[in-house]
Amino acid sequence: MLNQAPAASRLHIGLFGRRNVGKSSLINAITGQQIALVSGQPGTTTDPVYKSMEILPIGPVMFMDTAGLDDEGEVGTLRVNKTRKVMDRTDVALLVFSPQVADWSLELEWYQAFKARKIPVVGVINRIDENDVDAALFEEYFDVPFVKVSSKTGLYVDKLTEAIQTYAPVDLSGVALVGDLVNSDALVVLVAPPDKQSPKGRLKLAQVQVIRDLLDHHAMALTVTDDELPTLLASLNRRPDLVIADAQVFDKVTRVLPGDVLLTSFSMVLARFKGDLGLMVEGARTIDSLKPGDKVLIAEACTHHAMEGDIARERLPQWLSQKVGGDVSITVNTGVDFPEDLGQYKLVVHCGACMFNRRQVTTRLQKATQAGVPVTNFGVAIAYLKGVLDSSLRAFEDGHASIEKR
Ligand SMILES: Nc1nc2c(ncn2[C@@H]2O[C@H](COP(=O)(O)OP(=O)(O)OP(=O)(O)O)[C@@H](O)[C@H]2O)c(=O)[nH]1
Ligand SMILES: [Mg+2]
Repeated sequence: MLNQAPAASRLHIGLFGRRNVGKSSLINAITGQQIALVSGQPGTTTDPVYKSMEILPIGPVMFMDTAGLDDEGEVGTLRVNKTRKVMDRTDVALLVFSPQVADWSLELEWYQAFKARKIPVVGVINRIDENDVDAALFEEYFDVPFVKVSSKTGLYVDKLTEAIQTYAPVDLSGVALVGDLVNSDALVVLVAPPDKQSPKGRLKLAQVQVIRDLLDHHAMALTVTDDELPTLLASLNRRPDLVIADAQVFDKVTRVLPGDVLLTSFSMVLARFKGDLGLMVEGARTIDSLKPGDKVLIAEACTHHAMEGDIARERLPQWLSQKVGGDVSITVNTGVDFPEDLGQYKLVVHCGACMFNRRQVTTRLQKATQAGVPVTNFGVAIAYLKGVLDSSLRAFEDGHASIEKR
């Protein structure tokens, strides 16, 4: 079983609005589940309701449903105070409107409060099945993006999910890259191949980030190349708690590593951190159903000189064709532009995207998913092709870590 992401690393999405505008219905519509109690009686939601879940393509989120902002009386005031507390944990606020209600005084008040705290707000105009209105009217008063939806029919709820993703803050502070996989004082061995494609005198960015993160979590990081690994293992008086290797040298590493030592790759660590490892794993498994002649898009975030033994242009196509039992038709895409016509591909294999932020990565995942194309990344695909995917996922399993992370 793959573990749950800790609450702190989830994107906290708070729903705010007057009573009866459809906040609870909206949570149910976004999640496709009956999470929150809905009724025509204003004041149905009395206490904040929290629900953690995965939504594509955002990843792990925490929905927070609240009582109406216009709740009245003694109890009503207590409820509004509770709602105010929810604001403290909100990463993105959905300010929900119903076209029937023309008084926006409370909404303007809350909007100012969010603005003062620099919390991004997405305006939601609900119930457009009953009453369609022009979002521009709202945008005159609120300097936020508006999305019109119907929680009842589900219309445009996907647009809202997209907007949440677009306007969500990219970096949630305090999120670990690998430090949460291990205890403090853990010994982690990093295996880096001599990398022809890195500028002289540098390590890959992913390796540097992993080292920093381990140090921040009081774990020990030892870095070797694959050639030195056996010597290192022989000279240690304890087993490493985790080995993180470049996917290219997995074969070599598994040969010398005791079977019970957890091993994973830098690209899997990054996939978990930046995107959606579960999706990448699913994508890699579809390699099994590829046929000779199928089109595969290999996408690289950075432009660099293609070199001998280049992963995107030589090794990956070769390994894919070997697995498929004939040549697959490879297109290599490089840089910030991403093709629009994804539908023609049977699979997208992306690089580790060390130079991209999470939003850039998830936008691409979303495009592929929307086009119905499975997507994976170099590291996960290579692990799969080399038959070590399942074993390298063990590092993220129960008791070790959480697979879904921001
Ligand atoms: N036609 C229509 N009705 C909706 C829509 N969304 C919600 N409703 C109805 O509006 C009523 C209130 O919905 P809730 O989701 O309970 O509203 P709420 O904002 O959570 O209300 P409180 O918890 O009382 O603050 C229910 O009868 C819903 O069925 C919609 O998009 N279209
Ligand atoms: Mg409610």
